[in-house]
Amino acid sequence: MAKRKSSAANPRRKTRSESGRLIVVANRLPVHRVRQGGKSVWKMSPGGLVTALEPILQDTGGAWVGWAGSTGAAPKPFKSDRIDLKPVPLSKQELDSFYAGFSNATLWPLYHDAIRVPVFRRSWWAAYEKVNRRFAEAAAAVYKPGDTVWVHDYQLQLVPGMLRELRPDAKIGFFLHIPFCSEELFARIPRRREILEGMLGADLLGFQTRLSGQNFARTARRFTSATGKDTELHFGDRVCRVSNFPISIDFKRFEGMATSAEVLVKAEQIRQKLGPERRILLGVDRLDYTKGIDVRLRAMEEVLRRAKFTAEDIVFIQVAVPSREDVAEYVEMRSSIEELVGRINGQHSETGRVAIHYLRRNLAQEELFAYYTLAEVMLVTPLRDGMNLVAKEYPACRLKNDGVLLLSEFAGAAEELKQAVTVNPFDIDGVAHSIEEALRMGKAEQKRRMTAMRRYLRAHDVYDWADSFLGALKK
Ligand code: ADQ
Repeated sequence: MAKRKSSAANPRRKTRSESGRLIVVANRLPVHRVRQGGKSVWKMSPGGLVTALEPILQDTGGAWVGWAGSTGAAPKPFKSDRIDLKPVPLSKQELDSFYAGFSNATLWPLYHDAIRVPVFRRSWWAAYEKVNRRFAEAAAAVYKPGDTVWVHDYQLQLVPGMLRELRPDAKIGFFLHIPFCSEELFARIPRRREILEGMLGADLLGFQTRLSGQNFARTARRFTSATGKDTELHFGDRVCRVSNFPISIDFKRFEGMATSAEVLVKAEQIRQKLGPERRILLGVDRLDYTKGIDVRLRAMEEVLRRAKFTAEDIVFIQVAVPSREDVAEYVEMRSSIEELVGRINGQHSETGRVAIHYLRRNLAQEELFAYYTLAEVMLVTPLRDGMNLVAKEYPACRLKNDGVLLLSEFAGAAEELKQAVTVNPFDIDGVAHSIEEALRMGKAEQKRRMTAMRRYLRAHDVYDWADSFLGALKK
């Protein structure tokens, strides 16, 4: 793991860059449009990446290159406080082929261990290349000598190489938010060499886990002329360093929110509605087939079937944000989950005691925090996940050091959160047993585990993540 410094009293100050500006290049800009007093205005989007990078950009007057969220002509570049926002246009057809196609129907399933069959189409690749070039050119246009460029995620893997051609002396970092798969799987991509060479254009490549970094280095040595060790690849006349930088959350903000009056009131209302004596289990995810929502539903079905716990004693709440509904696999997965919820409830609910509550919506922050504070057991069971921030948000909200985190060993977070109850999401029986174990765990054991996870997360927050990456990039 990359070396980290402990958090300072004011973590925002640590991420200040000493020279040059930071230019962030990501698929989306950090703002979205909202209606306010009959007018349309830009608002900062919530989320870890924006929270971590906004203070640095504000301090040094940086720039963010990204898509503004609507197809057709892009809005003119504009400023949000000291941040220069540079919208990159995408046509409807590019959105379909670059984003829904190559990014989300080819790379996304492939990188998540091909748990759905990746689709390869030549026209999608052409769009991916074209859009990546547009992003690289937009970044080159704002770049000034001394700036640092930080490119994000699987949609933009060609950008480091393309930008390197345009600005050979630039300091370029790249961070992959999702897993990098094994070389056998990566080998399936028809234009695999181009993707690897694109990434190798960076000075520093960051991954969520050590395994992803190793997978990349092996794959790069096999399919490109890169040589060297896993952490330092020689490519052409340059060196590309590879390391893991596990992303995290704004721990202090979560702690603060979890004890706010709004959240406490909301939590009490929910508890009264569910039945004060029932024990709450929770799942919170984007509605994505990688997240293993079906796994935990089947495991809950098994727990209820064994009848050591019934809908009188326990209730499972699954909150799922709709996601990528323009990709066929997602539509299919949604209906199979909804069918499963219906089946389990039909079998195991009682009047006034619904076994599974399924909320398919984006929750307001205070409601999400209220659920985190109420849940005795948090179920995080992805089949493969880059990190999984929910696994970090739940402990941050457990100020009494109670509650049990059940965590898939295939989530990046499992490499760090050793005190979670780890499960193999491919073993439904095993997950069901672990749920029962979690429900029976004594308070002292819960406290021991939760205290350790909270201590770790307090020291390894999202500011620390940004600081580690940018610190390493400067070296
Ligand atoms: P995702 O797969 O989108 O991101 P994940 O880490 O699971 O992200 O985080 C999802 C976020 O959405 C969390 O902050 C959570 O609180 C929020 N959320 C989920 N459901 C919600 C709901 N119903 N209402 C409101 N908020 C909700 C990718 C990778 C991950 C990696 C992140 C960050 O797939 O592995 O952790 O990037 O690098």
